[in-house]
Amino acid sequence: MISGGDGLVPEDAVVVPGVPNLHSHAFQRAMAGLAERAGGDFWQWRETMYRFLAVLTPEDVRAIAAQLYVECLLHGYTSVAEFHYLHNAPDGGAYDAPAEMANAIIAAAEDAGIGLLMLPVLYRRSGFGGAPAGEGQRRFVLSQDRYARLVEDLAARVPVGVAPHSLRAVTPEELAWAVELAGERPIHIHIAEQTGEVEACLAWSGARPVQWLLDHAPVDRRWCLVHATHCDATELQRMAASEAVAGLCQTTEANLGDGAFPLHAYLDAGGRFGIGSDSHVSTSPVEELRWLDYIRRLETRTRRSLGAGLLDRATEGGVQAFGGGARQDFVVLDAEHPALVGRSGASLVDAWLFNGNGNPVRDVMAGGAWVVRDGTHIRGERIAADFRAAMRRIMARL
Ligand code: NGQ
Ligand code: ZN
Repeated sequence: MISGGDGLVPEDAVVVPGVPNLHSHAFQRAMAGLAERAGGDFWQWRETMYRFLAVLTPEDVRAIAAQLYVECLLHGYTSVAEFHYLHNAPDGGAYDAPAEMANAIIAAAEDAGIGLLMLPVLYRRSGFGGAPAGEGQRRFVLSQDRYARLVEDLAARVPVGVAPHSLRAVTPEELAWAVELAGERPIHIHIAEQTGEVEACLAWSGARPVQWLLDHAPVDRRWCLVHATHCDATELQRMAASEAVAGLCQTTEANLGDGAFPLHAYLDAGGRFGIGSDSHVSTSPVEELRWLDYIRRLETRTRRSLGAGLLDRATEGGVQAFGGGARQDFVVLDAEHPALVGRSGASLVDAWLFNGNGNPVRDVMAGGAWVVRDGTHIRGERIAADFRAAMRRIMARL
């Protein structure tokens, strides 16, 4: 925790570092709550998600992403790593500019004033074994050539990492190529989220996904392994030793019925993690961390908790997953808020994480600029109006 009085914030202010949101698919904010009735499993949810994204225009994505980023800022996230795979037009044809869709994300991040790590996604295949991507994936697929040009174009304008979607979506050769292209940049990949994925990987290679990745790729501090839900003890130890960051997205993982990452064993092994709002069923780091803690208490039937340490570790791991570097990202909490009043130090952060459902975030500085003042985003009203118009358009189209 940082104290006030540095000239930027009032002497008595409670200031905590802004939380990096290390995994986002912005467009999914607009379908949160839309796929809760059918039951089914992860793969059926994915079909619904594919049908939803098929109707989105760049203008829609810009409006959705701006609203999402405002909501993230209001809750204390100050930067977002956008795992962006919506590259092509609805019919799968290329837009004139390879960055047409990515530009909608960049414009939204600028409008909201959130820090952005752009993660253009390499998506080529429909599963282990290298079968071509399917119909529902037509908006994701770029040639390696076009992908390399997209990375280069984006990198000239914003911080960029490289993101092979998953071991399902690229061949080993394509993965190696992407890692080469990344150089020193961050590398993010989805891995081992579903047991079905673990089984398919075993059938394909004889190895579990995390094991396969650690055996075949130079996994190190540059890497963010998103989900990594299903790891055995050896995989956990090796992943911790690699110094990669586990990208935990607890509320989405709960929503999709993924399973629970073995967090305690991983932390005991010295593992690093950060948090992401992923499908945006929640846009609050508090809810993300609270669930992360509560699920382990339920599992172990203990009150073992990391308390305030959760926030510190998630922030540290998040910064690493963004490629490091210092930004002026601060969150000012309202010390007079009923949830916080009378608390100080770590017990104040505990109260933020575990006390009730109010939002004591008062002001937010992202990248050196105040974007939330007195609980209100400086451009929030107009961004919300754009979002409402976009939602009405989209729902009429579905
Ligand atoms: C995604 N989302 O890319 O949006 C994925 C689902 C997949 C999450 N895993 C698609 N939460 O993994 O194939
Ligand atoms: Zn994801």
